[in-house]
Amino acid sequence: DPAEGPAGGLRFPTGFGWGAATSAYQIEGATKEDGRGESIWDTFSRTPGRTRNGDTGDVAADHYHRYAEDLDLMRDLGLRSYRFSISWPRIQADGTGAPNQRGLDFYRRLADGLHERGISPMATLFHWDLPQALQDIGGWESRDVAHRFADYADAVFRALGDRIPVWLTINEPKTVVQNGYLEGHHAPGRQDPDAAYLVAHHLQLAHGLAVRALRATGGTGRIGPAFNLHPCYPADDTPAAAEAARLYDGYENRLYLDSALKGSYPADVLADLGPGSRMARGIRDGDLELISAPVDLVAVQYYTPIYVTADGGTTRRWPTSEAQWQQIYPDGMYDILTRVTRDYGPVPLTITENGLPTPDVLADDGTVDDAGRVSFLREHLAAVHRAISDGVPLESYHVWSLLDNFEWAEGYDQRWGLIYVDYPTQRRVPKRSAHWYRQVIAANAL
Ligand code: GBH
Repeated sequence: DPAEGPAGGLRFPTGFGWGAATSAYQIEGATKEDGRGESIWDTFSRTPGRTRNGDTGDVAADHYHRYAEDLDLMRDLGLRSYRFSISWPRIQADGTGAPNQRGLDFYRRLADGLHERGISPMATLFHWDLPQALQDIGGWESRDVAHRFADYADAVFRALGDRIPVWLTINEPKTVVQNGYLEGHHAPGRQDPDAAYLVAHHLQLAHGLAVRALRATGGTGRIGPAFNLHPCYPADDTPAAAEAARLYDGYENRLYLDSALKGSYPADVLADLGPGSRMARGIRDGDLELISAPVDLVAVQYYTPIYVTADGGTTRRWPTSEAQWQQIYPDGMYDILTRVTRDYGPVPLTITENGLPTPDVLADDGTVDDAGRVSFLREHLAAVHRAISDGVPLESYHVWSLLDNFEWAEGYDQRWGLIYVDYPTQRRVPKRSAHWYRQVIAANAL
């Protein structure tokens, strides 16, 4: 049981998995090397007007070449867990067929380097970089792509299953649905609600098929989904706002949680979409059983609450960060963790992302003072501690992000890292928050 730590601090459970997270396209660069194929994010970011300043992931934080230095930085932080993603187009250039050994070797070296430094690898199979060749045959609107994903996952499990203890299937299916297919700010840049929810179903199906593929290998690895969850609060105390918040919660949270963990889609969302929707027509007998194949853990990513008005719109209650979509509300972390355990427990949880962007500058004395990130992390970790004390079976926590990186449509302007990246030189500078986090990890207490 966590108790008071030294000097009245908050002690975390022994062995708590202090971590940090990244994703392949956001840090690796080297987009044309070692047989990597094109992904939809190559296409999207190279299309004029799609990303801030026309930024692409071609170089990013050059992690593909600098991973050894980055591993040493992780060791210096004292990380116990590192969450990264595997680039599908490095493993299968066009999304099918025999795996590319040079791609697999990169992740083998990375995993070995983590083990050598006492850091546990946690690998996400899909963090949005779909092979472009699969987009060309319909992308996630095509049911076949879910099966292609299972084949890719199977190849990765067989090659790396002996050294990756924890797998996450799809990073934030909701973001693909909402940003890729509703708003169009992310690849593939569509604005088609009917397609969006069919995509949701196929992403969930892909998750279930990957879980089945892992079990079929007979390995010891654990696996689960990675959902970005948003507590949805009524903006006022009218019954209409409460009702609107309930439906909003269906689209933001229950669509994914209920299907994966209860084997059903939420009735209110299905009714709202209507029986003629492409999603409704795309659900086949047996799909929900596949989607709800038992998992070993559930990964939660928390950034912001949502306040829903009576007309189904949203409003803000708390100060926003540099990301206009993010309101800073640490209690939302407590609310979402306790809710998942109450409604879907007692499955083990991990937090695989939590963080904020700050206007960091490298000072003349070589330091980066991101005081805002330190307060943010301290307050959110206090909420995490409270949730653990109240019985949430949380095993680890990962800051988004280890390094400054390519923030999708926002390009390199937003800096989310514990470690500053000076892009012209690729020099890494641990920020004040990194020094603070190192002490938290060492003390196992806040
Ligand atoms: C996570 O998404 C991602 O997993 C990670 O890759 C990312 O770097 C990190 O958060 C920080 O953003 O432009 O108004 O349409 C968090 C969920 C979904 C939040 C997309 C921002 C875009 C809002 N994100 N959303 S908008």
